[in-house]
Amino acid sequence: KRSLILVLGDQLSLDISSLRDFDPRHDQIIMAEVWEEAHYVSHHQKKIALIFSAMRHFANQLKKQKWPVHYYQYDPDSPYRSLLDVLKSAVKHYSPQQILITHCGEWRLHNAMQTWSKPLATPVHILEDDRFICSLAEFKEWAARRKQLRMEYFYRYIRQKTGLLMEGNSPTGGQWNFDKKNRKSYSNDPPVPPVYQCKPDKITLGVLNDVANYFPEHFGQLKPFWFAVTTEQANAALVHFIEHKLAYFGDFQDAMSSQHDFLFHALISIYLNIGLLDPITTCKMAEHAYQQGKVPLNAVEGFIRQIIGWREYVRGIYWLKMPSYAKENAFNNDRSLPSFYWNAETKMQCMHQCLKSTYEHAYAHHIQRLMVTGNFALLAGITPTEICEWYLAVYADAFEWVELPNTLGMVMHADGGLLGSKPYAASGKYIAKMSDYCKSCHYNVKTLVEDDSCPFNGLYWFFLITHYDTLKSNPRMKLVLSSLQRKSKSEIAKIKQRAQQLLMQLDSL
Ligand code: FAD
Ligand code: DLZ
Ligand code: SF4
Repeated sequence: KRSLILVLGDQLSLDISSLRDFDPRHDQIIMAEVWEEAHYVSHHQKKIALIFSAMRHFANQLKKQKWPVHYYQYDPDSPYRSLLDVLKSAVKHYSPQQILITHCGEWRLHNAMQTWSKPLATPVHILEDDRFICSLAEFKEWAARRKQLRMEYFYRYIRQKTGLLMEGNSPTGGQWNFDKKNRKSYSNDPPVPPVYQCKPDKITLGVLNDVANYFPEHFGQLKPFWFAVTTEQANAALVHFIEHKLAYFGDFQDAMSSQHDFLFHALISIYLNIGLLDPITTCKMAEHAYQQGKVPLNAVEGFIRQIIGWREYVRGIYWLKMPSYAKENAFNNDRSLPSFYWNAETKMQCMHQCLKSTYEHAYAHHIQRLMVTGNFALLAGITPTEICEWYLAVYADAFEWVELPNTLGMVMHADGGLLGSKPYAASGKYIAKMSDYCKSCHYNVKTLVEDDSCPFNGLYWFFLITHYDTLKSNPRMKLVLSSLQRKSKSEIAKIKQRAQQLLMQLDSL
């Protein structure tokens, strides 16, 4: 059959299912930079640059091997505003017998695609995205067998399925999870190796020009731009991580430092998510470093767990629960997102540092997203849809299948505990323990109800007071709620007063 194949901006791999049976004698590839995909949220400028540049490089790679690609470069005045517009025109031109698309990463687009056969007068076939280790059907089956959908059990299942870090049926080292070892704070030893940076080539420079011209109002700082935009470059970035950082990844996984935006993190989610790196190959390379004695088990296990565990698990949850998942709001939050999320202008040093990194690099590492910007949104009772939209816009690795469960489920607990067994709510004490932020902060992390007390403290206790009835049935909350019960009536009254004061002036904290 003569096929027209639409390759999306996050499907940049020769192994993608839609290209598997490609026959250059009669099939045709379509790739398109379009207004609608570039505007459904105010994507960070670096995210748009990454995707456009990686798309242009991938199209060139296909053309080099003599595969026909019709590429639509971004033009703000183009009559083709959406991917459907592009396909309508392409169908007229090529008269295909069918359209093939690998399953996309967002419900918004997937839902639209279900209706495309009619306006295109051509059958549209959606193929499984088998870059993932666990298919959607397999996840559904796994979920149906379990009372609770905990990541840890899913992870063990995938370890067995892949054989990664396994000795027969047993986990290497006799334990599935070494997370308890991975909670060190960082105080400049060992030194953090510099982040791997790629030099922009001619194509990327062209893209940077386009983004500066066409998206000046979008969030974030465009330059310097040093992301990898090809498989070779992404692979080099991964090798650099494994050689220089993986050994310490576990130890400092939860640490934060005002001196180092990236610490010992891999910076590879951007490449995994758009198809430049493959998850299994990535994990095998890390496992190999362990087998050669170059990195300790707690590091490699932690790293592999994030990829075959969390990454696959959140995707499964997303497709299992959408579209209703996006609307969940278990705590009935209704407060607007403070303006400092968009400009980093806040006296809270921890928030400032994480938001600054987000603005500059379209990146913040996991603990910054979870325990600082996320924790604040949870404690301040921000409307889940608003904070979810923010996370989808500001990170270069953000696609809804991975962003939404992390934000709505893990951070906001808005799904009532489907994804996380308890809210990750924490006071300033946690941030003080895991970072150096508090040392140079306007606020005092040691006090609770003074005018200059750390806002996380007042909001944390107020969160527990407000949601006491919902949280009290959760056995994992027992310990913290018992310390709340030990507080006197007058202490509680003061906390409430302090929290109300903070909530009234969120924007100016
Ligand atoms: P590392 O810390 O080096 O980890 C290695 C890899 O593990 C990552 O590249 C990533 O592929 C995977 N990984 C780690 N944690 C998670 C997780 N919780 N869920 C899925 N994969 C994980 N990740 C995204 O890829 N896109 C998002 O839009 C996204 N949004 C998030 C929003 C919130 C509120 C939170 C708390 C986390 C979010 N994450 C998201 C997960 C995680 O923060 C990023 O994957 C990670 O920070 C990427 O940086 P890294 O490559 O240096 O990761
Ligand atoms: C994120 C993004 C952006 C900014 N632009 C495009 C684009 O112009 N063309 C395209 O095919 N894909 C783009 N993407 C990625 C898509 O939004 C992504 O494929 C869907 O959200 C599904 O995951
Ligand atoms: Fe953040 Fe509070 Fe520490 Fe300031 S004192 S850096 S607001 S945790």
